[in-house]
Amino acid sequence: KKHKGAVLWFTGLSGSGKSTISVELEKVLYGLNVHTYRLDGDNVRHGLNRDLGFADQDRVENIRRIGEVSRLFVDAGIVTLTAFISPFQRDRDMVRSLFQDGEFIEIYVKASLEACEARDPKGLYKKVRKGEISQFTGIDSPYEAPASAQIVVDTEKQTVEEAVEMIVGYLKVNGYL
Ligand code: GGZ
Repeated sequence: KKHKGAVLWFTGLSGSGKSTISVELEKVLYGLNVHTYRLDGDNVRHGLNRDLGFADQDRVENIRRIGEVSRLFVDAGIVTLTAFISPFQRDRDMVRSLFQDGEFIEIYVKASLEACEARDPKGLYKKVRKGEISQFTGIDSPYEAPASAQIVVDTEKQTVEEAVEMIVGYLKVNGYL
């Protein structure tokens, strides 16, 4: 079966659940014979973007490069999943403009700062509060919630499975699957 490429662009705070949901979604898509590739901090910030930190301008460049790389994958017909905070609306809109209509699917992984901080899966918020990390998204660096994401999943109300089901449902209803 042949599938046209698209990017599933996850955005949300650190600890919101972007990575977890994208990993589980990728498993489901694999089971549906969809050719996917996932871009996240582990394979991008340690390689292609290892020269970038977390100042605003570095985040802008991080997202620009990820957008361009995603476009290459989509050109190759691959369903590309990206899991980056991507805090600025302007940059997400710029990435969207690289794609044809319908190729860029913005998924807002919504969770309050309080919830993300309570989860603190990597202990980063604790470090922020101790003053060991600065320019942290949601604390002393901004996060602009998407105004018109195609999909919003609320990880304070939905389980990972429910969020994945919702995204798969969107893909089916809109003819991607
Ligand atoms: C935000 C930071 C920071 C700062 C390190 N601010 O939860 P994580 O750990 O695994 O994901 C976060 C990741 C953010 O990188 P992105 O490339 O997604 O950010 S952006 O889109 O804004 O360019 C977090 C970790 O890196 N991390 N320092 N100061 N997140």
